[in-house]
Amino acid sequence: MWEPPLFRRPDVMDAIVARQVMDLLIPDMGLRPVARCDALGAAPYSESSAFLLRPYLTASHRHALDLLSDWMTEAGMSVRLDPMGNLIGRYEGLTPGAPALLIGSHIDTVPDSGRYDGALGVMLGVECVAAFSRAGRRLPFAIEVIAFGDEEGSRFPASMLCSKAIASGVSAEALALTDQNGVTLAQSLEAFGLDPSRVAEAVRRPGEVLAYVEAHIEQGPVLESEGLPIGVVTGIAAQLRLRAKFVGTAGHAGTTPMNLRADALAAGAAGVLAVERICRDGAQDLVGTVGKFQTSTSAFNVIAGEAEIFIDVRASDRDTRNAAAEHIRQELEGIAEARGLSLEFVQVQDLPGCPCDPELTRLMGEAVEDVGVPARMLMSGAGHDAMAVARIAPVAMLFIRCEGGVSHNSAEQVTYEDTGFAARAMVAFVERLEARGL
Ligand code: HGY
Ligand code: MN
Ligand code: MN
Repeated sequence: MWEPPLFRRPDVMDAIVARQVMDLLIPDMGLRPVARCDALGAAPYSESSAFLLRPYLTASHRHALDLLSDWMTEAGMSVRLDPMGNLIGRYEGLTPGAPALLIGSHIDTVPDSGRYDGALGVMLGVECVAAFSRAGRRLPFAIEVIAFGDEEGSRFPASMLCSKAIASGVSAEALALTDQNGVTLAQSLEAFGLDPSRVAEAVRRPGEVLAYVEAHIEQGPVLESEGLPIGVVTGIAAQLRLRAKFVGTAGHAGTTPMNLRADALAAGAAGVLAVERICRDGAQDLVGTVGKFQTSTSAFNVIAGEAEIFIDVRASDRDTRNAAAEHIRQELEGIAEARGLSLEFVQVQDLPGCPCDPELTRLMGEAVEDVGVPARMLMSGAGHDAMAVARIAPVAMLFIRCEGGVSHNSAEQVTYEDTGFAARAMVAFVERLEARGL
């Protein structure tokens, strides 16, 4: 089992325990990014005081950007908000206007989220720039740190709206997407003080972006199982989002004989188990989840007329994923037919898998070794903004161990020390990119 190098300073450890002295930890570089994610983990940076929820273009999003803007400025960056609500800090290179290395992740969250999913990657970008700025060092390229407003898709029925926006724009259909209150994306942009007619200006021009790097918690068990603080991502799994709506007949629970029912909720339940069985029995890296189940009833004594299940299917390659999705569709059709219901089966989103750039991944592996950690290469089952940005620039990703691999859960935890390794590896990566030449 790998052992961390003995470079811990007692005063650093005391400060970590005290969780108070921020600046003392600069050499360790781990505390400040974590402390900043912690600071954003509660109201007013969350829509709820009971749990963390920071949806795109909400008051909590605005408060978070105001604070993040201060941190970016403090780190030596000029800051702007693009027409899609992405906050972008820029640290100029040796020549103004030089192409930029983009470092980023998302600032939005799922409901009852952990504090580090997305936000930690943004704070590590700020920490990386602060290190160069503090040293008065300029690079042959600029560095831009970007906080994407929407990656999770927790407000509108599409995810990665903001990283897609800088890569390939925003369609009229996307602007017409409505949240659960019927508010469109266009209306939400206006309410946020932005002009939806200008979203095309968020697209990055060819040559502007040199490369994209995203640091993110692993959200899985591999690094922890091998005792490693950080790892290097080789690629991101392909994912599909599907909606299956069973339509039967609402009825009276007391007077409708069992053989005369068209119970949509029971059909939906059978559908959930079919998704689980198909994916469990499939390829090793095939996963399928029904994360949302909504029905037309909420009463003891009513047979549900409608039930809708929201399906997430992923695999490292697209063919495996697509074959599983087709198998699921056929099984759900069979359940509907056998029970005398109809089925509406809709593909909501198709995110093809994304290999990380081999050259940048090699550099990231060397950077991880520069900070004394063996370079463990691994796939990402989770989706990331890097999938969208890969359309316009080569991408690399760095994983940080998270306790128990737990994520999309308020129990999500990272350590200052692991984050310190990540921060130093990010700096080492930038230095290797500089040494390689543009
Ligand atoms: O769903 C995902 O993989 C990411 O957390 N949005
Ligand atoms: Mn997430
Ligand atoms: Mn994430």
